Amino acid sequence: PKLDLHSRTGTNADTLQRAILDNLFYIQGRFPDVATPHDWYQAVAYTVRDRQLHRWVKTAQTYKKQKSRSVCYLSAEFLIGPMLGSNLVNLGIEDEVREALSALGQDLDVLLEQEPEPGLGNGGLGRLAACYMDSLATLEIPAIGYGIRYEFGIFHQRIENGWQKEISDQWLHLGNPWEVPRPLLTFRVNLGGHTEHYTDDHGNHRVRWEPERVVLGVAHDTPIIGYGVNNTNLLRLWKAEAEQSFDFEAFNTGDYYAAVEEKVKSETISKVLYPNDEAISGKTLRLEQQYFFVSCSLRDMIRIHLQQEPDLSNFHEKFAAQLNDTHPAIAVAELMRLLVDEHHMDWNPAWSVASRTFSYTNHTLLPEALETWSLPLLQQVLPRHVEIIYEINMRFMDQVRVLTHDVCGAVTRLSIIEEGEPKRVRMANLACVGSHAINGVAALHTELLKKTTLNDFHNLWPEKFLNVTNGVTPRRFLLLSNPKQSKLISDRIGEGWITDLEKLRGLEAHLDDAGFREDWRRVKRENKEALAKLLKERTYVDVDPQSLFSVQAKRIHEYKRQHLHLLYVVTLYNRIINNPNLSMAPRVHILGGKAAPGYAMAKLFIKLAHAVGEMVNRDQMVGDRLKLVFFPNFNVKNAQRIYPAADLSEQISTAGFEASGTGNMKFSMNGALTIGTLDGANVEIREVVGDENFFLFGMTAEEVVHLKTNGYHPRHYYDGNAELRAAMDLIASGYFSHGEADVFKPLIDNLLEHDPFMVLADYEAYCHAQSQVDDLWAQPDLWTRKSILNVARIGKFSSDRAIREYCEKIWKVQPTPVD
Ligand code: 26W
Repeated sequence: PKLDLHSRTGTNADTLQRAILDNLFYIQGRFPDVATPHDWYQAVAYTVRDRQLHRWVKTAQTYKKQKSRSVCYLSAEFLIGPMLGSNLVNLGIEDEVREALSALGQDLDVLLEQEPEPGLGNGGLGRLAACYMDSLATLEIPAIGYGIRYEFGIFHQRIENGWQKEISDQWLHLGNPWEVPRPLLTFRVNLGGHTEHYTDDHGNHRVRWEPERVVLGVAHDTPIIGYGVNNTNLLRLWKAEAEQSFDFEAFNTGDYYAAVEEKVKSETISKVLYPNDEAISGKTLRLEQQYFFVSCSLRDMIRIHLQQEPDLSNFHEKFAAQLNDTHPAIAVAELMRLLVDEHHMDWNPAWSVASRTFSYTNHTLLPEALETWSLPLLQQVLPRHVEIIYEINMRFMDQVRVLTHDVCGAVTRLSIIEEGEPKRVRMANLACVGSHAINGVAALHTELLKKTTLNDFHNLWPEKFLNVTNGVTPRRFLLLSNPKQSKLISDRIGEGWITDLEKLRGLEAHLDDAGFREDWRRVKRENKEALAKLLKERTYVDVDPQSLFSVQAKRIHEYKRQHLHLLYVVTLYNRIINNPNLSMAPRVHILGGKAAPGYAMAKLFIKLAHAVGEMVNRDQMVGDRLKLVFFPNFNVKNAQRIYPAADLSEQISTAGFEASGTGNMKFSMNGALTIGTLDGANVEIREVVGDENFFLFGMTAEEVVHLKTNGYHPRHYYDGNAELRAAMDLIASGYFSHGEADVFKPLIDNLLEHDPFMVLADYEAYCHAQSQVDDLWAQPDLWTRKSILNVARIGKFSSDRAIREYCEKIWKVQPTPVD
């Protein structure tokens, strides 16, 4: 093949082919005759990485030379998903690589399947961080994502006899070509012990922290390349290691086990992601994880800063640090410790720097998800931080007493310390006090934050509050995952939409073009065929791609109301049983999502979904009119194959409980219509796509509160609606559980007695909205128009728009393009 001069970095097909072969041989020690698909995948990954590194070095040089202000996104989770596909798309070399591979007898799609998923997050919050990294790079904003390099990410979900079984995730098992370990870039992190106060030679009061143990944080860098630009940012994840991997003293005295014990203990800190997306209380390890990555990250920022500047007085001018929920909120105390104890700044200037550095994003109103740490636990792990938090709180309380005159006990509610036995530290309060900006993730969510959860803070500092509605990256969730729809769009309106999603509005001009609508339907149809094939492989269920595909895929949670969805499926089943000749819109209902391993109700729901599916899917009487499929192991990789095939997106959470939702945006972007409540970002999605293109149902957030305060009696709805009663009775009868009526009793009892998320109250309205869905489905051309309109008007929900808002309103940072 003909070679260009830059065979390490060139991007024509010939050069790529040569580079892939080189990497296969020199990195893997393999040759084509014996290489497995995974070997080929890695060879391609290294080939792509070479091309990224080139840009990465250039980016670092540019940022340094221009002394750019940087964003640091602090997050315990980055659910980045597989990297090969998105890197190819962002580098714009997918076609060339495909060509190079086919010359080598390899199929890129097969190799893409080889990549294990870096599942370093639970769900929405972690995926949002990953979308934001993509947009930051694409918008040429200098940024570092800081987090934890979990050895085991979110568990794999296996289904056994209908029950969820958690399998540990071994994503690093075969090596990770995307990361660059930096063994020399390490920080020693103190844990435990006590503090000593003393006076130094100049008469200054100083504090020394004598830790009980020390762990090393080792940087592992993953380059994040922007789309169509050279900017390549950094995702820097910390791995915990022992300071000394071997205790020679113990070894010499003959205790071999003790000699490696310290290593094992240190490494547990970055061993595993906590698979909960609600409260994690009382877990020392979780607190250690949070402090570990925050301390390494802040000290890394200080290191970078001091390469350029004489001191830390202007630190906040060089860095904007975003706290992704309260998980990194200990950063407020840690930065104070670093500035005051280690860099000998006075308290007041240090506080001014710290509070101008941080801003805080809240992702949840659920009271049980608001983190607090018991004071004794905090004292045990971070003795110095307890002192600092008390100092911060004392000064804050003095200020508060003057400002609020303690109206209605506001002072106790604002305090960072919660009274009680034991006392607890409220991380949201620490984050609010230490930040100059506080934001919610959708308009409704921010309003509710101001009115409820953070009301006292809003009264105190209204100017700190703002909304930034979430967004998702159209590169991964449209261009990469739905190539057919993307091509259809680009053929009509060009490729500008990829970086300026509002341009999708150009599609409205093609609405009356019957050929275009025909193509649109064909693409959706082909995507559904592909999903049907996958469903068959994974679940052995046959579905007809002509049916309406209605999908709910997200973590399993009572507030998300997957059980409302299921009650509707059982209702349809009852209708068919009662009327075997019923003519109805054939439907395939698809559910997917992981349940937290300790969340019994969520796990029981998964079992119920399988039980119902099993009966419905094999019932001859039902035929192709109704199917229920549970798609196992919902993750980023699977999500990318599900969104393009959905006709209907189920966004049915109880109003006031879903902070934003981001799946709702991804479905809509892929041409699904939404059936949903006025919750989270649904409100804004409906606003932009138009009321007539959205199936709305259910109580408003206000009505939910009103009903709750006036006494909610779920049984009243059960008694009042025959179809609801029939559906619940059928489940309670043991019909789906081989006659064992008890299995699903907790679920049904909970609904009848408590129903905390008002499933029964919204059931009737939901069924009614589903009938409207059926009516529209009977008019395929009208459905297609609405599908096109959803896509044409969804531009607002690009993460590029969200990141621009953060840059303008919170971070005050500008692009630094790289040549
Ligand atoms: C302490 C354990 C824990 C872990 C994760 C508590 C809470 C979380 C997250 C807040 C859960 C989460 O992912 N929240 C989701 O964040 C998305 C991004 O903003 C929103 O779109 C979702 O509505 C919100 O549920």
